[in-house]
Amino acid sequence: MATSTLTAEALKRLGVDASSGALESRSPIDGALLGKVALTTPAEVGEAVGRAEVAFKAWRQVPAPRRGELVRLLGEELRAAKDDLALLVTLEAGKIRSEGLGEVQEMIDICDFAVGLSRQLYGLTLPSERPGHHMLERWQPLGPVGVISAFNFPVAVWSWNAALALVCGDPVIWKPSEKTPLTAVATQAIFERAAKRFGDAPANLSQVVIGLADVGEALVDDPRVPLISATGSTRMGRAVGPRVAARFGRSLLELGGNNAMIVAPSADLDMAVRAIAFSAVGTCGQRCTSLRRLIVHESLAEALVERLKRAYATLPIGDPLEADTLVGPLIDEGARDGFEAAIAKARAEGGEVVCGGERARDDLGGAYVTPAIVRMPTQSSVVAHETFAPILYVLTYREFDEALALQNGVPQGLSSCIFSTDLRETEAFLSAAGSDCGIANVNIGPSGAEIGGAFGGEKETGGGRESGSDAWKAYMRRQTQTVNWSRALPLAQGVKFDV
Ligand code: UN1
Repeated sequence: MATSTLTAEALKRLGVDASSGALESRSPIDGALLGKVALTTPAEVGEAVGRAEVAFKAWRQVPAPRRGELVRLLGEELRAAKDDLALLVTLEAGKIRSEGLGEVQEMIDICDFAVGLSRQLYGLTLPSERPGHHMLERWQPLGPVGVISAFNFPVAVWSWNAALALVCGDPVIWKPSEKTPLTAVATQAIFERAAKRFGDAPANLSQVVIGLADVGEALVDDPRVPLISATGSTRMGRAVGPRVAARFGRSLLELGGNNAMIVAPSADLDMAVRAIAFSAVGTCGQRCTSLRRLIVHESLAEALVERLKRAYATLPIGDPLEADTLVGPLIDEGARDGFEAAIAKARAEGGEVVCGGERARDDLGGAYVTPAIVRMPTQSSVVAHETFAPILYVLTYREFDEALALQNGVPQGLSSCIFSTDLRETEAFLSAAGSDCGIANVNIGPSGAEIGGAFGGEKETGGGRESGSDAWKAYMRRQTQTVNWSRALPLAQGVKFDV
C-alpha cells in the first residue's frame, strides 16, 4: 500500500487531521507527501509559553503521585496506540518496523519509570549546626520546559523529557524536527486523550510548536522557559547553549556522538560482528549512538573486516515497511549528500573503502545508500567528525593504551564500548582513566541504551542527562530550607548581632 494511504489511515485511527498547513511532511521512503501541518509563528510561541505558565501555576500544586497518574494514563494510551504511532515513525522517519516499535516501547518504558518516580522525588534532611533547627533540601517544580527534538527519534526524545517534566510539575512545549511533524502531532493527540481521562488536568500541559529555526529561537530566548532540553547536532547546541545561558536559563544538551568500539584480541567475534552490524547500520546510521569508529587490534583486523564485509553484503536495503528490510533510507537527499561527501573526504585522507559507499535502490524514490566500511590510516579529520549516515571507519591498534587514546581522541563524548573477555582491559576501560564518554559498555554495542540509565554524553555531546537514574533533577529547582523550632535566634557560624 502507498505510504500516503498508510499515513492517512494511521492518522485517522489516531484522530489527527493533517490535511492543511504550510509545512509539508514527506516520506523518506519514497518522497510521497504524507500530510500538511500549520507552522507556528514566533509570536505564537510566546502565546504558548504564556499558556504554559498558567498551566504551571496549577500543575505545581497537584501532588506529585497524582501527577504520576497522568503519566500512567499516557503510558496506557501509548500502549493502545503503539502500532499506529510506530507505523508513523516508519513512514515519516524511515525506520524499519521493529525499530519504530522499539521507539514507542521506549516511550512506554519511560512512562512506567516516571510513574514510580512520582513517589520518589526524594530530597534530603540535613543536620543544622544550630540547636532547635533543622535543614531540608527539597525539589520544587521548575516551570515550563522547552523540548527541541531531532528527526531520528521523532517521538521518544519528547517522552524522555515530558514524562519526567510532568511528574516533576512542569508543562512541556515541544518543537519537533520540521522533518517529522506528523509523529509529533499524533503524539500530542495521544497525550490529550490521557489528559482527558485524567479529568482535571490543567489545559496546555503539553503543547507543540512547529517551525524552523525562528520558532526554536523564540522558545530558546523566552525567559519564562527555565529549561531548554535540546537534542540535535553539535552545531545546533553551539547556538542554543550560549543563548539560554545569556538569560541564565538552564539547558540540557544531547548533541553529536562519534561512538567507538574497541575490539580486543580476546573478544568473542561472533558477538562483536552482530553488535557492529546493529549499531553501525541500524537506523541507517542515524542514531546519535550509532557506531562510527571501530578500533581493532591489528592481529584481528583482516579477519574481522572480512567477516564484516560478508555480513554487509547480505544486508537487505530498501523499503522499511517490508518485514525483511534491515536498512531503510536516509532522512533526505541532504543526508545522502553528506554521506557521499564524507566518503570522498575519507578517500582523500587516505581511506580505503572496503565496501558500500554507493547510492542504492534508485527505484524507490528515497535517499538509500549501501552502508560503508572504510579503513583509515589515522584518526584524521573526517573520522573525528560526526557524519549522520552509515559509515564505519576502521582503525587498528597494537597496545591497549593506544586504543583508549584513539577512543577518547575525538571532540564528542556520547557512547563507547569494548569487546574483550580480559577483565584487566574491560575494567581499565570502565575506570577513571578509561572511556571519557557518558556511556561505556562492555560486550555490547554503543547504541540501544535502556531508559533506566541516565542518557547523555560529555565534551561536544553537551553534558546533559535525560531519561533514567536521577536525570529528573534537571527538571526541578533545588531549595535548601532551614527551620527554627526553638525560642531563640542563634546565628550560624556563632555570629553575634544583638539589637
Ligand atoms: C538518539 O539517537 O538520539 O541508545 C538517541 C539508543 C537509543 C537512543 C538514541 N535508546 O540508541
